[in-house]
Amino acid sequence: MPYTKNNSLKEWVRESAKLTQAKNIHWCTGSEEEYQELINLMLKSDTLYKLNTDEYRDCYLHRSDPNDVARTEHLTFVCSQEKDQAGPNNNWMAPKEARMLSNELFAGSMKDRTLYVVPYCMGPISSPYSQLGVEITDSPYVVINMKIMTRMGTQALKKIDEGKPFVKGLHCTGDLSVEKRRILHFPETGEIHSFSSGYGGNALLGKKCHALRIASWQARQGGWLAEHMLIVGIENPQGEKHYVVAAFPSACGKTNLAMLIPPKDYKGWKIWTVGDDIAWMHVGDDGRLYAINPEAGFFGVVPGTSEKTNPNALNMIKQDAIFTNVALTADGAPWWEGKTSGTPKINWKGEDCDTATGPAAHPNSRFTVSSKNCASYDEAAESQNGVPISAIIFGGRRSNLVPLVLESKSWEHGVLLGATMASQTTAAATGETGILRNDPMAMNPFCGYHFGSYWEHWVSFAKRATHLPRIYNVNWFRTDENGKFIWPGFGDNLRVLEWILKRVDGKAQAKETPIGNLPLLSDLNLEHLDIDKEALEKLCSVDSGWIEEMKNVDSFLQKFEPKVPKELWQEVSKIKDGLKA
Ligand code: GTP
Ligand code: SPV
Ligand code: MN
Repeated sequence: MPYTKNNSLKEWVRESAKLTQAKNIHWCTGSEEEYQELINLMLKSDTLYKLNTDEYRDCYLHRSDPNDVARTEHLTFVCSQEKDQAGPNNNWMAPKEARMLSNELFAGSMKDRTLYVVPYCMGPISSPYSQLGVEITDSPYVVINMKIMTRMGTQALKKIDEGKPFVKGLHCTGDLSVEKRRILHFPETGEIHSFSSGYGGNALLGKKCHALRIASWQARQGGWLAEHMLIVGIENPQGEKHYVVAAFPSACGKTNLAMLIPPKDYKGWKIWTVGDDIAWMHVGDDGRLYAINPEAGFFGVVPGTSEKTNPNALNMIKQDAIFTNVALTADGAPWWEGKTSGTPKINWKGEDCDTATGPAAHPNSRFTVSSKNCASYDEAAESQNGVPISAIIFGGRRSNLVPLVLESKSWEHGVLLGATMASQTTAAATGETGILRNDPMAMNPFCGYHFGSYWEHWVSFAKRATHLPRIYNVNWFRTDENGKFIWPGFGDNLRVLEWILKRVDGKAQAKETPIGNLPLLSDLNLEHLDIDKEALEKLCSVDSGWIEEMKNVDSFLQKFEPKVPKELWQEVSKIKDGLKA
């Protein structure tokens, strides 16, 4: 046992080692040598493969168990004292029952295995908004991913030694069976127990478990926000820079928007990446919202990444990246659907592509890479206080109805836009894809408490902050009668961001409609864009389906009564009245 002054940590590691009967204990330092040792260990045990070194420097492939490739929401629980606090949006288990179950699952689970103690910091190490955690795990894959995704090791342990509070996450890969898989959260005590999965969102406990489920609970008590949002800076040719945050559900475009490359005709525009998945926001002394990215890396969707869609991402994953569940070409380069070069030879399961069925790369195959690898990474991401936010954007995958961009009329209306967003399901979670489901603020799988109270908390910012950002809703995913995306998306999304920022600066008009403010086509820069004018007009107008949609909104909000803030119902009434007229 190395020297740690924190008795709570010492005691918990001792107890966990005893429960799991781990053979060894390894305290992670986060050093490069340690990373390399773990890589070598995994190469030896065939749990990691080195990729083609001509094209990919120090990059590796990990193949997970085929039953363990995405988050498993039905096996994820919030174990608050009161069931009502978890709300209808979470699976709930009584903490006592959860602890008993956990003890059974973890008992003897690390026999003959090494227990790694992984101290980490979510957020810049010296930021007052950052939080500490320690993950105990038996998975070297988890350790190397935590090294990339968080500020991991000695510097975090030093803070914990100083007596700072930390979240305790206990993780064991177990036998990876779905039957034994549980992801349990104890929000009151800041604990996470995760068993029988090695997949990112289930196993890298700093990410969704800590930085969203536990943190959202704490944020409500502390008067801040923990959100499933990217953070991006947009600099125009005059050198004016605005930061925006955007919440899109899993696999709906956050990574892509966070590092987009401006279209060719946008000379002099620059994009600055702060974060691609999680934002923690606080009200600053000046009454504005400021955001930090608690993460230090990207755990991004691989399929669809290409020179055309996301060249920044393509470049950053050519060195020091870990790929999970992609395919391989004959010469050992990674391959995925949407990649424009090479041919797959071995699929994500390790089978020959000539005889195997299904996609070559898993649709939820991922890369793990340090933020520092990203050419558009913004130094401001390391600043203690975070970046000031000029606009909040919500968006989902909606093949119809929802316009390209919609501006809220007030903070409360904006909160309603977020609360009632819906999106088609993706491969980021197990279950059928393409099914439309409500996903408030893209937090459906991640809010650690009752959505009614969560919306109340959002509404309360009208009183907490004097200079709140405007709220927008976007939709890149409307399709035509042939199922083709109408909007080109990716880099061209900057055209929509430009309109949003013009509105923020009071430099563009808008059409007022019952559902919100829409852009005038004349205010959108559509130069060099090959898109049907009629289709575009449709994208920027109020669809007749909104009357029906408001009925869905009604019945969805009803599920969270009696906790739905009255402000949201008032906004619903205004929209309905407007549509009737
Ligand atoms: P998580 O990491 O799961 O939270 O996802 P994310 O929101 O970061 O999603 P990401 O940016 O990785 O995008 C997921 C998929 O959507 C990829 O296959 C992208 O190619 C695709 N995508 C992203 N942006 C756009 C867009 O503007 N238009 C279209 N049509 N597809 C997009
Ligand atoms: C998501 O599913 O929203 C992700 C990937 O960002 S994971 O971290 O695995 O949840
Ligand atoms: Mn995510």
